[in-house]
Amino acid sequence: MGNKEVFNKKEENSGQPSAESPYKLMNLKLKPPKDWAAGVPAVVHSLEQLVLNASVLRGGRALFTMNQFDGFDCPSCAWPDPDDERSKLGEYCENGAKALAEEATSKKIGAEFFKENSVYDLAKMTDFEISQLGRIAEPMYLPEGATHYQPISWDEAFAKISEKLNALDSPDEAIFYTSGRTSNEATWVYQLFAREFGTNNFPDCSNMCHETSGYALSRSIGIGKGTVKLEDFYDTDLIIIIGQNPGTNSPRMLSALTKGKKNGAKIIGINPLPEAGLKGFKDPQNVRALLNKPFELSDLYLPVKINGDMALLKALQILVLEEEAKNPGKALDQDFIAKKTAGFEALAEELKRYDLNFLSEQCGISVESLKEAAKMIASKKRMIICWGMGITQQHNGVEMIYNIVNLLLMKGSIGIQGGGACPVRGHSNVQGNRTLLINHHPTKEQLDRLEEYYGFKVPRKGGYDVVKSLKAMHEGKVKFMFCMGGNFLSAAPDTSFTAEAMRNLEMSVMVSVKLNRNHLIHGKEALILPVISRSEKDIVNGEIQHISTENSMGVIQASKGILDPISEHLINETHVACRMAKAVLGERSVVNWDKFINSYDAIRDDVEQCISGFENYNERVVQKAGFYLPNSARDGVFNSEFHPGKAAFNITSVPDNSLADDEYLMGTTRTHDQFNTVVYGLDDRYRGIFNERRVVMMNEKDIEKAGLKEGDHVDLFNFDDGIERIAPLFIVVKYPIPQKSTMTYFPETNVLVSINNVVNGANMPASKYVRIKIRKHDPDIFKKIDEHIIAASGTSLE
Ligand SMILES: Nc1nc2c(c(=O)[nH]1)N[C@H]1C(S)=C(S)[C@@H](COP(=O)(O)OP(=O)(O)OC[C@H]3O[C@@H](n4cnc5c(=O)[nH]c(N)nc54)[C@H](O)[C@@H]3O)O[C@H]1N2
Ligand SMILES: Nc1nc2c(c(=O)[nH]1)N[C@H]1C(S)=C(S)[C@@H](COP(=O)(O)OP(=O)(O)OC[C@H]3O[C@@H](n4cnc5c(=O)[nH]c(N)nc54)[C@H](O)[C@@H]3O)O[C@H]1N2
Ligand code: SF4
Ligand SMILES: [Mo]
Repeated sequence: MGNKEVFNKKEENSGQPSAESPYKLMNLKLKPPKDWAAGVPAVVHSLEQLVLNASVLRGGRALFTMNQFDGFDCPSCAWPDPDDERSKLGEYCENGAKALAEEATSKKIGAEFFKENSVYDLAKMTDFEISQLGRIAEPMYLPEGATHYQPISWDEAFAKISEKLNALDSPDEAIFYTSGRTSNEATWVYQLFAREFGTNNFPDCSNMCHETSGYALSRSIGIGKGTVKLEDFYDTDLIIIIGQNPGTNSPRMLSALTKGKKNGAKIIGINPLPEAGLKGFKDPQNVRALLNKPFELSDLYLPVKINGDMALLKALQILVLEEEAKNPGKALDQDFIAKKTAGFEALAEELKRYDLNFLSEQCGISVESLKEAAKMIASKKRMIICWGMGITQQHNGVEMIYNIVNLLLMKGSIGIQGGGACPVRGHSNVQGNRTLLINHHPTKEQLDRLEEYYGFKVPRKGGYDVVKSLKAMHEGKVKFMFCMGGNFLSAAPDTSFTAEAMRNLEMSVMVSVKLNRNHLIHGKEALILPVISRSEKDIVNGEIQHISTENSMGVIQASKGILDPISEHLINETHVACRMAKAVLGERSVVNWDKFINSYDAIRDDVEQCISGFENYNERVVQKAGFYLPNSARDGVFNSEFHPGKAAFNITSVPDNSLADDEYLMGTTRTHDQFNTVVYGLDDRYRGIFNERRVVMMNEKDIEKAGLKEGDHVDLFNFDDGIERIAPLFIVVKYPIPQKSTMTYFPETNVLVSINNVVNGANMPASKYVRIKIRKHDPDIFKKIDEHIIAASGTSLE
């Protein structure tokens, strides 16, 4: 495949830094996809990462306290830790170790580095290269029109923020983004400040992640969260994993699956890709298991077409109803349906409209396999259904989750031990952020409580989510953006549109630990505010503080860093929010910010007063394994939108997924070597794709039909809303994926996701439902991209 390097010239022509990782091909190597995950290579890789990235002492010492009772919470995913025992060998996985290595690195960049490297030059680096630079060591400021970031003191930085915010015509011209790593304590003061300032503009990473789940679950069962506990996996009859890749994205889930399976559970995997983590597992914490054959996980794997899940879920419901007709009282929980639900008869009637063969064709799964799955469901009582981005990032994701809930309700599987709904959350504290009011549409009761407790007038108007923020930024309605973590530019869809939106801002402020592309695509003025990370000591008045987070199953746990901060200039996120509040609101504020600066206990006391479920927060958070938040559905109490006191069955329709001959559906997924937009490495080991990210996975027959062959260079296009979007220079990889379905990696293909391609109801980008065309690579394509960019930015070629 050669070592071809193609840099686009658009920066030189338009004078703007590149909003995308440069179009540079590496040296692709392919191996057959793996059929098991997390064995010896996993352990070797975690150690390799720590040695390469951090001094062994700094990272290695930390690794052993990660996820321990007295240690810090893994900064990577939101999978829960066991309640009872924690292994002294370490309670982490390969990807947890990589996440730690990423933030515990001993490399750092500061004033000197930014003096030597202009923003424009930094943007010529790939996302992978940017990730390797190390931690940001001091606050940096980019004045309007400047080419280089320069150091700034914290006080001056807050003064600049204050000047901009106080000059806005309305508080709603500012937005406050959150990525899901921020602690509960920092979250509370952050949202409190923005609300006292006067806005509910809280776009956050859940608007690209599990908003769909929250939306669908709150309307169908009355709580926008999952209903299972970790122990439920250990003693259940059936686990269905749909649109989620546990081997890479929540690796310790494999231990829970293994334990469940050893206790008799069956597993069904539903995914266009035969993910290694759905098939087999070798426990990296168990030396004997490592040497043995992998433990087989899935009893049945259904290679669904992209977005075929709706047809598949409907077919399963029909077949379960048929089983019930054959053996009354065996497949359904009639008692539960009668007492706890509404809408069952209407659903059963509606399902009669569908022909099984039609559904089978729509989802790409044979009637025989559908029957096999339905038999497993019909004969089991306790069922857990897990899902991830393969479902939530579909235009009809809300409706798909309604169908997941339909299945669970038919079986009476919610609110019982060993059964329930399990949206597997992403960022380590994204769920905590939402619980503590990072929410653009809080309820009236939540706002009333804030107002009553603090005594300032809270804004009542609903705020912007991610997609609405982008549109408002584009239209000039938003002038100031503050990001508590994350990489909004690269995480958001429609990269060119998003970049234009960013550039429209008067000021962008990024609270970060490492450099990312969003620091390079910025508002007229920009600030980078570097903070201490989860694994570092958060010292207030000479004492190391603990913070707290909420995991995917609603457990609130304390977390205490153990490493020395990488630089003396760093402060913590809680102080960033409080000091910003003091600078911006000054005498206007009725909140005692100094009290919060001096005591996290004081913050937790306030949370306890304002949010239910946090009674005795300070005492309970330091208990071994923390405490569970109440969960009505888990307790069998339901409250759906239109049927108070009941859970609701919902009726939905099967979408028309017909495609032209040269059209395909594309999903955008993660490799094994990245955390969202942070690229740790260039391999996707389990899928057998090495040293390259610009690949498009295609079915062998599609490759042939399109007159292509494996290894060909192609360009990818999307034409939604009559706009030509181009992702140039990808390599065709033959992959076991259903025909007409294709898969690429995010964020490289975010440029193809139209800002208008959203999940109905939840308004999230539908990043796993993108209509694309694939054409042989045209070397002149870069000229065309330049023209698009120049037209959009209004810069001339001269
Ligand atoms: N190491 C690591 N861990 C992470 C992250 C990371 O980037 N790296 N990110 C974190 C975050 S924020 C999140 S939200 C989670 C994300 O974790 P996941 O939800 O697992 O996210 P993805 O990898 O985007 O995609 C999940 C799966 O959806 C499948 N899929 C695509 N289209 C369809 C479809 O139409 N139907 C079905 N049934 N499946 C489909 C893909 O093949 C893939 O296996 O992971 C978290 N954990
Ligand atoms: N096409 C496509 N797009 C997607 C997705 C997809 O599957 N496909 N997935 C979506 C999903 S699920 C999500 S959650 C979003 C992710 O969106 P984001 O949360 O915005 O992105 P991340 O890449 O997780 O953010 C990485 C940055 O966070 C900063 N950071 C890391 N740790 C800390 C910390 O402790 N404090 C602070 N202040 N900063 C820190 C670092 O500077 C790092 O560069 O992307 C979404 N975008
Ligand atoms: S499963 Fe998730 S939270 Fe647990 S160690 Fe691995 S990456 Fe960290
Ligand atoms: Mo996410």
